Amino acid sequence: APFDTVIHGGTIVTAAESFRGDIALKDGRIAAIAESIAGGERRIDAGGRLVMPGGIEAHCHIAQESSSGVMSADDYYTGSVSAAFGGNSCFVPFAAQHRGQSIADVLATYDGRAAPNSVLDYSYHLIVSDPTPTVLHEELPRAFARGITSFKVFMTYDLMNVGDAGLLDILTVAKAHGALTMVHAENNDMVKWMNRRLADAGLTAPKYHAVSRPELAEEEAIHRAVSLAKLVDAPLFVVHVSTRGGAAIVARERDAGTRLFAETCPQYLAFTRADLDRPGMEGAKYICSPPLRDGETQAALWGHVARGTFDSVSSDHAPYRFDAGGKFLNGADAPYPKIANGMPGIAARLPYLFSEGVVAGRIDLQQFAALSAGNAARIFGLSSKGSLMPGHDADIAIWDPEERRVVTLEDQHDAMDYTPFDGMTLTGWPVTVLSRGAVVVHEGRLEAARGQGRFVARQPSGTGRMRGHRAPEFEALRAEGHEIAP
Ligand code: DUC
Ligand code: ZN
Ligand code: ZN
Ligand code: ZN
Repeated sequence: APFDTVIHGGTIVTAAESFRGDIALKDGRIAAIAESIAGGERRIDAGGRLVMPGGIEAHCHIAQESSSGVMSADDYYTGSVSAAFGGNSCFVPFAAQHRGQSIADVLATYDGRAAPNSVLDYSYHLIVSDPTPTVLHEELPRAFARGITSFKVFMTYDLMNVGDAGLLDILTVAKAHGALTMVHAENNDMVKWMNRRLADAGLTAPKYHAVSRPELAEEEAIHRAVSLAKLVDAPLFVVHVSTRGGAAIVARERDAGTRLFAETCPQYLAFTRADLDRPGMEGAKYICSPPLRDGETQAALWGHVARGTFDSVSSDHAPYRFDAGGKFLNGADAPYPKIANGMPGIAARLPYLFSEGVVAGRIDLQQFAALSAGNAARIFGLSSKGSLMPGHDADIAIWDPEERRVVTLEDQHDAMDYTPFDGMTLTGWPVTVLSRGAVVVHEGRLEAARGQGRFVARQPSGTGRMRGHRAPEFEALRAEGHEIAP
């Protein structure tokens, strides 16, 4: 047969339009898109539902130890299965360097975790916590050469943050290679100062987590990170923006032409810090960093999603179970700084965004395709993914835009014992998901084989050409014949 699979009778959603048609797949790629395509060893009846680019989950923590040594609940099997049930065809978790580790060792460790287990195609963003000269000038270029074209740095956490000079070094190396630097922007000293004051006052219940990480800590750090990136004219991606002030900085800089990219996450749209004050220790389920904010922030962030301030809405799936192996590693009534930090949501991200975004009328289907897959593919160098075009990977999700269902834990198919989205009624669900032509989930049932996903060597970040607008001080130096920051 000329085609392996034909998906027929769906409404095909591309970045530009939606139209009735069929899609033919061959050898893992999209071979043809036309009004009607005959044949195919396997025919999948889309039944008038939406045929969309499979989601790309560009921010999730899978088989990752936190700096304090807690392993995430999801490994590459449960993490990828959960992602697939949530409409994703590909994901890009983090490979985290802890201080003293060589990047080669880190990547070998994650290869061992991912390759035998993932049901989806995957890559990694490399977290850099120890930018020694060897890491900067030998190991990062080597990671880049094997297709890891984004590096994440922290401005907070004593064990992870690289300091402003370290961030400048990483930005400079990334720029030289066409890699993208991602940043977790919160002012470390502000948070530490707040923690100390709160502890002295005996205020350690989960709700004080949100007090300890003020909006100003994020706003200040985003402004600082953007200033550092502008100094050396390097592109920057700000992860998990949670504040009005932070989003406003991003919007203003983008309007001014700064090569700045950003995401927010469903938890900042769906929940507030009031959720941290649920009875008993229930609030611990909502401890994540940056923390949940208030209702006005939610509305403002939705406005930014609709206006295009954010390139993607990512889950920041950071799964720690509500038990002694996860959230409560330091005891059942640990103070908030000792409770594992993160919320799960890799399966809920897209159903939430579809229901509250598309169905609620805040964004259209083309925006949904861009926020769920297209922009991440372009920005993170997944050049064969993220849109439905002949020649692209057959990464496809079929959605029933009318199915109305209550979120349950079982629906998540992850290794967690809670979902913060539990009980929420959402309209619009993925029913069938393919990754590189292989059916992973079909009509709500898992068909994938463990380990079928492949590592994707990514292209240089597609963040556009250099503007050549370094800080003027460098140009003055260059006029004298000196070059200190290529
Ligand atoms: N940063 C993340 O990106 N995820 C979980 C916790 C954190 O600090
Ligand atoms: Zn057909
Ligand atoms: Zn982070
Ligand atoms: Zn994260």
